[in-house]
Amino acid sequence: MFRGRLHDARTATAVGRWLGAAVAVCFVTGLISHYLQHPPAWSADRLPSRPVWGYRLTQGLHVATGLAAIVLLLAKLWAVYPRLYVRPPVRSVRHGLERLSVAVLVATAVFQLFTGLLNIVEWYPWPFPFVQTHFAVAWVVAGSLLLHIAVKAPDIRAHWGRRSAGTLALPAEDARDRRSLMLGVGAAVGAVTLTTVGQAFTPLKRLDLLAPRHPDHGPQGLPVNRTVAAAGVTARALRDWRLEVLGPAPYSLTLDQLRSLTQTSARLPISCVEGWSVEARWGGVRVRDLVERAGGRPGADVRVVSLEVRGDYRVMEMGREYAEDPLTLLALTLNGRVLSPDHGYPARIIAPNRPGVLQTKWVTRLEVL
Ligand SMILES: Nc1nc2c(c(=O)[nH]1)N[C@H]1C(S)=C(S)[C@@H](COP(=O)(O)O)O[C@H]1N2
Ligand SMILES: [Mo]
Repeated sequence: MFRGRLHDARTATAVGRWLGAAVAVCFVTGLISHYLQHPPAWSADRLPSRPVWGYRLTQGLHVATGLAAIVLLLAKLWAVYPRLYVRPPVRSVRHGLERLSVAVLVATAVFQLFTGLLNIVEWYPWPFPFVQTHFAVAWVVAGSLLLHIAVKAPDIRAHWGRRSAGTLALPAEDARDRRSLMLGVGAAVGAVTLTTVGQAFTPLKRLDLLAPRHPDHGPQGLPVNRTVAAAGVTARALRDWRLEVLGPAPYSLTLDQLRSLTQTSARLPISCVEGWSVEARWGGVRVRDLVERAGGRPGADVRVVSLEVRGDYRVMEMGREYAEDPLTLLALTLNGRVLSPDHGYPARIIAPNRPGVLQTKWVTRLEVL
């Protein structure tokens, strides 16, 4: 009985291939992000610290393709929703299984994009842990999407090209409307991308109207995720601050002593997993110099402990590629000025090609492992 137009396999294919491309990029960049953040033990010492902008690029793409996929998924669901009303709902075992797999695909894809969207605004209105859940469900999306593509391969093939077999069976006058629909969807994706991508791709920062973060907004011209107040780092704790370095030859340093060591400067981005990213000039002491001074062997891993009282990012470990990298700093300055409290005063980690969550602030102890 359904008479709406463009709800056909041709439209589903036209939107679906863009959606598939967005999901593929989003999935791969998501895996990269996950494994950089939670490397399995065997790989922790082999993660590349170059290119320095690598994580900035992959995480920028992850969030941008995720946002684009929201638009594309809505268009795709619009194209196919009449199938919800197919009667009888199940014609055969095969048909039933196919519908079940589509139900899994739709449910997990909606879940994944929804939780990702709320994550970039740092809102977690659910009882489960975001990172583990988002990671696990990604595999279900990927698996059910591959299954869906396999099941629909004949339809996809028939409708892929401009003059493919399947299009001949469709009303010719729909072609123009379908082009308009695709232009509309493309314009919506373009608008969403242009008004958000500036949070990571700073040449477009003036267009960044809809992203949760603006790359310039924050103390010292840099966003802050967790403030010194939220981290529970008190003025008193900062007054008594000392850097402790544990290792074969442990030592501790006051801030003045730390400032009197060889200072290095590096231009490196902070790239938050939530998608914003900014490059800045950092100054401080090389982590590898501090490790060497503690008698650490070359290639030792380092555990970094923050003054922060509680929080998932109070303790961080870095593998050898980062610990040895001459650009990995215990930073004391940001763009030539002393770190502000919200950026981790008196000392924070900055390392190349690493997720922002591992750029630990208010560092008080390094443990050479
Ligand atoms: N101790 C500690 N360090 C931390 C965090 C934290 O919660 N606690 N947040 C991290 C996150 S998620 C990011 S993106 C960066 C942001 O650094 P910024 O606030 O200086 O921009 O700090 C990281 N360092
Ligand atoms: Mo972050």
